[in-house]
Amino acid sequence: PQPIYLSDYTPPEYLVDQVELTFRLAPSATRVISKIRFRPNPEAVSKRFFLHGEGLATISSTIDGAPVTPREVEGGIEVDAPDAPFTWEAEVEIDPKANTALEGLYMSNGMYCTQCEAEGFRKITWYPDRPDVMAPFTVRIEGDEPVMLSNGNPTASGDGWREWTDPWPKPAYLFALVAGDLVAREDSFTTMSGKHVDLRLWVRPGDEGKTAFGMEALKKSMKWDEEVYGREYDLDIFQIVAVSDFNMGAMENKGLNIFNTSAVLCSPETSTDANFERIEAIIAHEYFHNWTGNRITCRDWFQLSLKEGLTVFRDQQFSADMRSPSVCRISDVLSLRGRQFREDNGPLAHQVQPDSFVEINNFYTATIYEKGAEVIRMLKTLVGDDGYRKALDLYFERHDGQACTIDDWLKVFEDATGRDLSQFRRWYKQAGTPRLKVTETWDDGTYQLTFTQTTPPTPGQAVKEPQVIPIAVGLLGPNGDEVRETQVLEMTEGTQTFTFEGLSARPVPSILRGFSAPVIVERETTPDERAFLLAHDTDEFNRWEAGRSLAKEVLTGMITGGDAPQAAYLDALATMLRDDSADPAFRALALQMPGEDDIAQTLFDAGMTPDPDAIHEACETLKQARAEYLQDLLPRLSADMTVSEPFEPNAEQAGKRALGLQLLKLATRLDGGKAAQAQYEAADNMTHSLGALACLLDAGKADAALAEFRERWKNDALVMDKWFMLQVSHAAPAEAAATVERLTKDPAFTMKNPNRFRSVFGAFAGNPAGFHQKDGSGYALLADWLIRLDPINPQITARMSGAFETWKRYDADRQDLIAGELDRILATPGLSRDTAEMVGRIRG
Ligand code: HT7
Ligand code: ZN
Repeated sequence: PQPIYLSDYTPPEYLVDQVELTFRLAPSATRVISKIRFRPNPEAVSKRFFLHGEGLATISSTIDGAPVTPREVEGGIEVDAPDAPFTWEAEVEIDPKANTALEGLYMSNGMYCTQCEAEGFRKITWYPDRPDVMAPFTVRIEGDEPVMLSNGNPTASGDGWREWTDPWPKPAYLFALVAGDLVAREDSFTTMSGKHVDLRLWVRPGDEGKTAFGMEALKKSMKWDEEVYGREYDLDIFQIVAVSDFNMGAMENKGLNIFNTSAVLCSPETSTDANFERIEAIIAHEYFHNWTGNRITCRDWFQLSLKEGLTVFRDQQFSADMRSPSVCRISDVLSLRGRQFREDNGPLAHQVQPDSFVEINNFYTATIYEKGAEVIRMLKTLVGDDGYRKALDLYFERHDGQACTIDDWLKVFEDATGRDLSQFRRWYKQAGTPRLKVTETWDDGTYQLTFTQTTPPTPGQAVKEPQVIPIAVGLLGPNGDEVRETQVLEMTEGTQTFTFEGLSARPVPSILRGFSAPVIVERETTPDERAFLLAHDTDEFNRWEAGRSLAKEVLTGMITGGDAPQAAYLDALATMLRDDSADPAFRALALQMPGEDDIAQTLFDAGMTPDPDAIHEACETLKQARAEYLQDLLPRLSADMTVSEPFEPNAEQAGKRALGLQLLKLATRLDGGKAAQAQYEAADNMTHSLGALACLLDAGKADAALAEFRERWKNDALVMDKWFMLQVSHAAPAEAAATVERLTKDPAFTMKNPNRFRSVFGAFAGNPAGFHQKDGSGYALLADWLIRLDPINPQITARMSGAFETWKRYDADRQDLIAGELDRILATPGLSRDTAEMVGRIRG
């Protein structure tokens, strides 16, 4: 398939004034009857009347009542149409039951549901399925399902039919339909102008007990968007539906969000604190799309980050307001580095605004989402809080109801603040993570910091220009006092020096506070200075960062036989842990070990070839050393982390449980799993239960608990996903592939459910020493399953093939083995466009 280019964009030939759809539901033969008012677009450059469509059996088609015979062309049909407004009517038949790709209209667990972003609507009926064609929709659903829902407000109903009307013009990708046996948690919200909104959270009977938290999160999101962005909800009803077979987390369909059950259903008994936190963020994210994505949408899919980067940024702001800002920031950066930096450093690196793509589903990436959010965060840092609010107000005022571009977005900032953003725009157009080299001088009261930025070449982009980098810096005096508060240095050149005068002693710099830009800082520094920052920095992010880099230095030293400042690290860790004034959640994060993949990338960046076994060994050794060094602290600290109140998924309790679990991991290395067994038996919530089970797996004492867990939770799919996942992620390197093979033979395993497939194979890819076994067994195993999954679900297959994206880091033998598997996948007859593109790009 040929790539699509941003530079080839042309406006739609015809616009749509009104869509009327009738669905006659039947699992294997649903009829979709469409009546669509078209009019020629005065801005069009051609007059071709083209409609997208895929896998549609056309029963009839007419223009202004007269039958027409469409010509089949690549991706759809062409019809001779008047150069004046007209009505297109068509009837098509589709087969939801056979739709395992989970795109378009499909069946999940006996219920009908849709997923139309990015290009799923064309699997439902003939339509100009592009985001710059926006129209109001009226939908009539006929069938004998107890509940039948679509976007907008309910406008009419009768025996065996329901009608929904969405007055807000929307692109087809925001269309949704759900029908089945569902029950609702009902609530309501009064908007800031006093409008009543009905709220419904629909689930399968039996899941009602897992809806309370989601509903509260929704109401908090609605309130927050009014208070912080002045955005009010705009329909009489807002609905969420939980669906068990779903490719991603959730979907922001207008007024009818559809959620993966894993992204909305939760209860203390079945969900961990991390689940609650994620659910709160996803509910907020989808709700926030109502303005950033739905009311103002994207002109084309090259503008995807316009809605996704902004909405991620908004959900990050929301979570920071609901929980601890610094803990949220650290978690966001951990995920950015783990996923987006990894992407940026490999064959899949791409711009926040790409110039071309083959399959848009492959571009729902960490770069579009998380780097896109970082770019907006920098923009806010540069223009200030007031400038940001003015720009956002102007954005909503100027572009409401439009399909926009990233250039429209930047223009709003320029107009609202008077700032020239032409250089800043490079953040959208240059792929790759900038390296920021820092050197310093000290001369009689004058301290200078010199920064040099370079961005390594990425596929198709050899040369990079300097970017605008906001570098938040503070200075600490020798006694740990802050001698210069945080100030944002604006770097615009390739190399730039900043001077601080009038200091009485050489300061210790705290650079890139709050992670003010998505860059990699390279600075020669001593373990003592890192320990000093971990003890004294007033910026919690950089305190954490200091501890993290110390841990990485110890590990890389252990692996390469260089200096491994273990004593300084262990001492600093103990001091940090003893600091009872520090938030337990912060201490838990500071105690968390760097991941094995992170160490592999660090070694590779330093010019070495990472050995996954050696990395694993070093991590195990350091974990043991930490446990032994910190053992005297454990009883008192563990007792302090006891939560005596009933379980609440709030930040305070979650922080204590998180630190408690980190301590339990240490204790397990000393007592062989005794404390973990006791916690497992006493647990009254999933955070404790699962945390203890993980420790028992590490101690090799989990057989009984795993069997008990399985028996207890065999009817709860989301908990069973945890059971699968934990066994793979905690498998010893030499046993990981065998564990995967055993679990895929478990009767509860199915490759048709994305959550279940990911719980096994996502965990396998996330166990680097297991996946990268020297004999290539891990690679062959994953490739086998990807080849089997591709005809069933190309989107998930393509996404999971990302496990191979780091292959160029490794030794020649491993590279040969991986290349062989990639070639085997590519040679598979009938391989999907999704997987062919991804694996082709990874192979290079
Ligand atoms: N805008 C949505 C992105 C999306 C998606 C969601 C579910 C299934 C398939 C999907 N393809 C694209 C989700 C979001 O960013 O909020
Ligand atoms: Zn989104």
